[in-house]
Parts: sequence; structure tokens; C-alpha cells
Amino acid sequence: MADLLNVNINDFMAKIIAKNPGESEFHQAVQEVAESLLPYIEEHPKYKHAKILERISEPERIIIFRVPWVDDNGEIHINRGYRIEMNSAIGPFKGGLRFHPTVNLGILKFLAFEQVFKNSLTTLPMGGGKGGSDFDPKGKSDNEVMRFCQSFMTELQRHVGPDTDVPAGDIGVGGREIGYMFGQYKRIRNEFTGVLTGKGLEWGGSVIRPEATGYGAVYFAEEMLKTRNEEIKGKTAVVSGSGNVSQYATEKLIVLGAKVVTLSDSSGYVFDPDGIDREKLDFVFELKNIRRGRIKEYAEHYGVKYFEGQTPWNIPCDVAFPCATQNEINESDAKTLCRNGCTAVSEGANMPSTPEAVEVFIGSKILYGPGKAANAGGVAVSGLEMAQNSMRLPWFREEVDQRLKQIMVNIHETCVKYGSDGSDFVNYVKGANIGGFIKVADAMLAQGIV
Ligand code: NDP
Ligand code: 2IT
Repeated sequence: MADLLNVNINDFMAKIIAKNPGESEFHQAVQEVAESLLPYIEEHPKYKHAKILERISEPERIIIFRVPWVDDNGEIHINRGYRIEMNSAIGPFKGGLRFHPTVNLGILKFLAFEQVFKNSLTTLPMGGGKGGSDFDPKGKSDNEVMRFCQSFMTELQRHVGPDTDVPAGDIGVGGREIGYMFGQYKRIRNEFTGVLTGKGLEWGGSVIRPEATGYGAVYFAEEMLKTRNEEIKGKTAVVSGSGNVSQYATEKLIVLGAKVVTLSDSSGYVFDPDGIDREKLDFVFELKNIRRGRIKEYAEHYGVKYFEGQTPWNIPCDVAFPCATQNEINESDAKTLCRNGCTAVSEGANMPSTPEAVEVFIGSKILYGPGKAANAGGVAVSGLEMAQNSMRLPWFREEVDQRLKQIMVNIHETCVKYGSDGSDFVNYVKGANIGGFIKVADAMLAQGIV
């Protein structure tokens, strides 16, 4: 059986690699899911005969387009825009837009692929998609960002819509960018609809959407800790990144009584042994969201250490929240975290751990919550924003937060259901992959060969 399985995964991956050359992040994401699913599919031949795994790994549609724009000095720039429409079996395509110079087809395909399983785990009716551009918002004026967003949406608008494909934010895309894109969509289509999520509260957005991914990752960690009769209170936490997800993970950790000792950006990390409190976090909000400065300034302001060009994984902690980007934790980082006593990792970012790091976490039997489960709170509240837009009725903060918490509890239960092997240990990777797969696969079976 093991041999047969090996042959299958190798054959399967050889075809994926041949068909999607050079897209290493996409290969990585597909391989992890295939490793979890192949044994399950062997036991459920209906999926095998219908070639669901092969079909689910092929995007329904990919759109690639030119995004020309003019900077403040009158110079013309040409970026590339993308939208990967991965799977619409259980609802309209749904997933964020990433604006970052490293964006390429393989990265967006990995993100879109992960999104399919994540969105299914939320139990809300959302298919999977992702998009973005190699545009770098850093150092650009508001007007330059606006002109870029307008040009991007001028093309994207013909492919998206509230019942077709509903983009949102991701790295480099927050409230400001969503506003500019929404304005352009409305202007071209003459429609005020829920075509994007993450909108401002005054114009169709949902309370708790900005907070949702970070809060959700902490709620997920709480659920994992409960299985070992532990809680967040009193834990020392290492958080990476200092953007949207990191900021709100930190906020919730502070409220629940943890001590957050690090934050980072792509230039380095800060270590604050006394912990980041409410007042210091407010400084970070202002630094990152208004002044758009570097995390180094935190170290200068509070007189703590800054480590240029390094990641925070060597700082001893009880719980870790990678909230920056893919493959930010390698094998050696994972070993260091485990050796230093870290017992739980809850991924706010998408695929922040390399396959070797994941193997270390699972081998060490720590509580390891993979991104597609742990960071699903963001898209879950996007789903709630879509529901509110359809009803044309906003919900209250308590209601949305309560629903978010319940969704994270349910995702955790799903992971336990499909990731337990009879012992005390829960393989959350296997649980999330199988738990996310079933609904999409059954919908694909029901809808025929499309
Ligand atoms: P932001 O743009 O708000 O923040 C990103 C943070 O990560 C910044 O601190 C940024 O530093 C850092 N970062 C980005 N790229 C790199 C890199 N290559 N190396 C090191 N650090 C990097 O994005 P979000 O907080 O929204 O997203 C963070 C992660 O969470 C991503 O993996 C995203 O896919 C995931 N995610 C986001 C959701 C959301 O709702 N926003 C939902 C679910 C997952 P710098 O400023 O220097 O670039
Ligand atoms: O990776 C993600 O789940 C997101 N960037 C959020 C997607 C969304 O549609 O809210």
C-alpha cells in the first residue's frame, strides 16, 4: 500500500510539475494536499474515478492583463495583473489580491489553491480565487496608488462581480486600495454591489473584517491549546510581520493576557522582552498604517533591540504566530522553536512554513495549525460581509465576532475529526486538507464533468 501510494504521489506530482513548470510554491501547496488526500481518495474511489484531485489542481480560468499607470513625475509604468479563478463548485470565486514585487503566476496559483480548501472549511458558500500584481505600493504616493488601482480595476471589472468573483485584500492591499478599486468598479459598472470585501464601514464593509484574520488565528490557537488543557493567558508569543494580520493577532493576544515579544517586517525584527502593550501597539498601528514606516522605528522609539535582516524564530516562546509571508519558517527555524519550548504554532500567513519545517512540527507533536485552517477567519468574515451586502443590512460587532469565533471553533472540530489517528495527537494538516476537500469534491461530483 505504501509503495502504491508513493508511486501515485510521484506520478501525480510529475504531471503537476510538467504542466506548471517553474511554479515551485504551487508545487509545494499541491504536494502537501495530495499527500494528505491520496490515502483518503484510495478509500473513496468515487473521487478517484472522477479525477477530482487532478481537476481541483487545475484552475477553472486564469486572467493575465497589462496594468499601465502614470507616476507623479509623468513617467509611465507597466505592471502585470492577474486573477486566478481556481474553483467555483461551492460558490463564487473568493480570495484576496496581493500587490507585491515578488508576485508571479506560481505564487498566486498556490494562494488560490489553498483558498479553495480554506473557504470550504469556513462552511460558507465561497469558491476559491486569488489575484494581484507585481506592483510595489512601498514609497508610492496615495495618488500613484490610486491611479494604479484604477487601471487594475479597469480591466478586472469585466471578470468579477458579486455573484461571480469577489476579491479582497492580502499583502499590500488594505482598506485604501479596496476603496480605490471599489470606486472605479462602481464608476464603470454603475452598480453599488458587494464586488469586493474589506470595504469601509460607511460603504458596505463589515465590522471585524480588518481584525478577523488575526483574531481568528488566536481563536484557533486557543482551541488547539484547550485540547491540552492550556490557555493563551500567561504565554509568551512570537509574532512575525507587522501588517494587518500581525497587528490584530497581537491585539487579541494582549487582550487574552499573552506577552507578545516580537514583530517584524521584510527588513528585520524587533525584540521587546517586556512585551508589546496596548500603547505600544497603537504606535505600530500609526507607524504601519498611517506613516507607512519601518518596524525599526519601534526599536528606536522604545529603546529595544532591532535585528536587521533576521527573522524572530530564535526568540524563546510558548506560542508562535507567523503572520508575514510564505516559507518564512525553514527547517532550522522550526527546530529552534521546538527546542526553545514552543508548543503551538498558529499560521496567520499562508504557507509560512516550508515542508521540512512542517515535518519538524508534526514530528515533534506540537500543536501545529496550518494557514488554511488557522487564518480562515479573514475570508470567513468576508463571507459574512457578502451576506450583509446581499441583505443590505449591517450586523453588530458582537454578532460578527461571535460568528467568527464559532466558525474558528467549527474549523478546529473539523480538523480534529479528520486529523486524529486514534491517539491523542491531531494532525491538523491532514484534518484541514481532508475536511476542506470533501464538500468541494462532492459538489464537483454532483455538477458533472465541468
Ligand atoms: P500586509 O501587507 O498588511 O503585511 C505584510 C507583512 O508581512 C508586512 O509586515 C511585510 O513587511 C511582511 N512581509 C511581506 N512580504 C515579506 C517578505 N517577502 N519577507 C518578509 N516579510 C514580508 O499583509 P497581511 O497582514 O494582510 O498578510 C500577511 C500574511 O497573511 C500573508 O501571507 C497573507 O497571505 C496572509 N493572510 C492575509 C489575510 C488578510 O485578511 N489580510 C487573510 C489570510 C491570510 P514589509 O512591510 O517590509 O513588506
Ligand atoms: O488569504 C486570504 O484568505 C485572504 N487574503 C482573505 C481573502 C478574502 O477574500 O477575504
